[in-house]
Amino acid sequence: MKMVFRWFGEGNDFIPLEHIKQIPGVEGIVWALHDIPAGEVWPMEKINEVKQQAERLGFNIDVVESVNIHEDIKLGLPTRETYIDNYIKTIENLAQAGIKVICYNFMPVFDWVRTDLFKELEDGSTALFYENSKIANIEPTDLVNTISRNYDFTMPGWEPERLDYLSDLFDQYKDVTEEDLWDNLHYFLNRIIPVAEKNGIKMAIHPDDPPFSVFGLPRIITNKQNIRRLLNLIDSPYNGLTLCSGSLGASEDNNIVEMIQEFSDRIPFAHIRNVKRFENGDFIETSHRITDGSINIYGVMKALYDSNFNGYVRPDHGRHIWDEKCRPGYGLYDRALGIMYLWGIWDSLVRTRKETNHYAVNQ
Ligand code: DNO
Repeated sequence: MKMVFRWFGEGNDFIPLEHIKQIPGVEGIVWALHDIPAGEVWPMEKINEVKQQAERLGFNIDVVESVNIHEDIKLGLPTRETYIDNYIKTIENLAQAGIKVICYNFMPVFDWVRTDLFKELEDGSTALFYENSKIANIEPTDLVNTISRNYDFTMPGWEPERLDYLSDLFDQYKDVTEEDLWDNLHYFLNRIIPVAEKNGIKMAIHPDDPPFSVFGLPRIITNKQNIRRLLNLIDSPYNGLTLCSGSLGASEDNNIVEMIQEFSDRIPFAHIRNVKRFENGDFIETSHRITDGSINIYGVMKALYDSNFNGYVRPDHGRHIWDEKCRPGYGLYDRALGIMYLWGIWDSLVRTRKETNHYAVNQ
C-alpha cells in the first residue's frame, strides 16, 4: 500500500507541503490543475511546476485527481470529439511527467453532493452532511448558492464552469437516460483506454457520490453490478476503479469488502473514509474509526491486504477539528489521524502475518 494525500496546490490549499511531510508514511500528493477548466489540455509547464514543488519535499505526483470530463462527452454531443482529443493530449502530457493513475468520474453536472458542509457532530467537530428531505425540497441552484458560493476558493466538483450554466445543463440532461450515459461512457473509454495503455497510466473511475440519483440526474457507478459492467466494458487493467469506501458506503446495499474481493486486480487507487448512515437515508461523515460510522474500515483494509494490494490509498474527507481553517472535508488534522488509523490496521495485519509464518516455520 502506498499512502498519498490530496493537496490542492500552492496558493490554493491552506496546508503547506512541509506539514504533509510530517504525517508518517506519506509518499506522494494527489493533485490536479484546478484552474484548468474541464475539456482543456493540461500544459506541460504547469504539470512540471507541481512536480518540482512536490519533489522538493521528496513526494511523488503519481496520482492525479481528477482530470474532469467535459459535460459534452457525458452528454454524447458531436462536440465531444474535440474534448476527447484534448483529454488524450492531457493523458500524454501526464505520462511524460511519470503519472501512473488518473482518477475521474462520470457524474452528470454535479460531482459529490451534500446539503451541509459544516454540520456539528456530538463531539463539537463539524463534517459534511447529506439530508434527504432537504434535497427533496430544494432547487439545485439554491443548493449551489447556499453550499458553494460562500468561499474564496473553488471546491473540486463545484467548479464555476459547471455551476454558472446550471439550468442549461439540467435542460440538456432532461432526456438522457442511464443507458445513454453508459453508451457515452463506453464511447469515451473506447477512445482513451488504448491511449492510457500505451502511456502506462491506469484510469480509475470514481463512484458516484452519493451512489444514487440526485435531482433526477442519471447516475451509473453506484453498486457492485454496475461496477462489474464498467470493468467489462473494456477488460483491461488500465480501465480501473477508484474504490471509495465513503461514496459507495452511503448506500447500505453496498458491501465494500465484497467489492474489493471481486475487483481487487482492477483497483489502482482507494479513498478510505467512514460515514454514518441514518435510517431515514441521511448520512454524515465521521472519523475513520470503525466504531464511529457504518463502514467496516477494518474489513476494507483487511480485504485490501489479503488481495496483496499494492496501489495507492489516501485518507478521505475528515472532520474539521481543533478549530482548523480548511477546505470542507480536507483539513490536515483529521485526515492525518485517519492515516494513522489506516496504518495501525495495516501494520498489525503485516505483523500478524509475519508472526503466523514465523510460528509455522518454527513448529
Ligand atoms: C470530493 C471528491 C470528488 C472526487 C471526484 C473524483 O471530495 O471525492 O470530488 O475527487 O469525484 O473524480
